[in-house]
Amino acid sequence: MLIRDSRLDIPSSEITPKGIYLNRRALMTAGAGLIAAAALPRSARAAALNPVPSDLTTTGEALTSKEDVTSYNNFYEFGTGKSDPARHAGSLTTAPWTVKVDGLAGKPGDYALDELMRGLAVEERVYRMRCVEGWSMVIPWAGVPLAALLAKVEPQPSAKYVAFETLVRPSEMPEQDTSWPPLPWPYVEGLRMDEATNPLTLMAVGLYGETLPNQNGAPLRLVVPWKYGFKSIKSIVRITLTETQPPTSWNQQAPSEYGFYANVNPSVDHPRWSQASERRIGEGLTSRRDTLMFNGYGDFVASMYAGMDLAQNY
Ligand SMILES: Nc1nc2c(c(=O)[nH]1)N[C@H]1C(S)=C(S)[C@@H](COP(=O)(O)O)O[C@H]1N2
Ligand SMILES: [Mo]
Repeated sequence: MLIRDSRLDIPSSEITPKGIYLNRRALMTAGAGLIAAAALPRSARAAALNPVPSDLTTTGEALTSKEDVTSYNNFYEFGTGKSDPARHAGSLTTAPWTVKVDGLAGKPGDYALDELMRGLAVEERVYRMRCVEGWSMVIPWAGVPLAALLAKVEPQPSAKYVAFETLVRPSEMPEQDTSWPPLPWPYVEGLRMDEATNPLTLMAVGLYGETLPNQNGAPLRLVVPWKYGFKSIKSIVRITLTETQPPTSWNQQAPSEYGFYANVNPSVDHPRWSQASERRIGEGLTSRRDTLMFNGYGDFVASMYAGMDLAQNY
């Protein structure tokens, strides 16, 4: 069996056992979607052979239109209205782009985006995205598994979390230049190491087969499809490997409403509204569908939370 995963290049002491078990199961069920990678360098081979179960290239549901995906957005650096990002993000300078990798990494540094992505195979993944506000979309992303990207920078055994930071550039991000910002800047997010290296977790560089539009988080954004949308941080300029759970923006803003985990969960309501159902953008204002546990990705992720009180760890 030639299939291997980038995480298997990391000593097993660095990964939680649950992550490994999940990974082995995913490897065994991975049949389709694997790219012939013999000609690629070693780091790229790990990425290309990351398990891509065939059902991750479709949800079986209609895609949300490109128009809706790129015009109804949350990107508070450009304003809090849904149409603000599409109106104001166009002027964001996304090249050159540097990502600082620091903390508990064997290969820290200031990486040019090209350098960070070099050799990694870009895959298409069609994921549901469920915003904590109660709306959802189905989006065809293009990106690399975060696990493959992390393998390049060599997490140290003590690294238990991955922290992310969005660009701060008030000259191009108008809401960073106001006296009463809706959030403290920079926008920050984080994942546990097993979540970060889960095969579903993507670093997106495109959607609908094109380079990522600025309003969707160009040039590099996280996509964590089983968590509420606010975990999927946009326009990332820093990745820090840490031993302790990093602070996250919405949790800091309203700790009783937004937790660190933020797993989609129809049975744990937001203090101010139900999370049992959602409005699929493009399907009309009154039509609602049931929200799925882990946004429908339980087979891939539920084992990471075995034994955890999900109402307590919201
Ligand atoms: N830096 C940054 N990242 C962010 C946000 C933000 O305001 N700033 N909003 C989040 C929220 S609440 C959601 S629902 C998604 C929306 O992603 P989309 O506009 O590409 O659909 O981005 C997330 N990432
Ligand atoms: Mo959101």
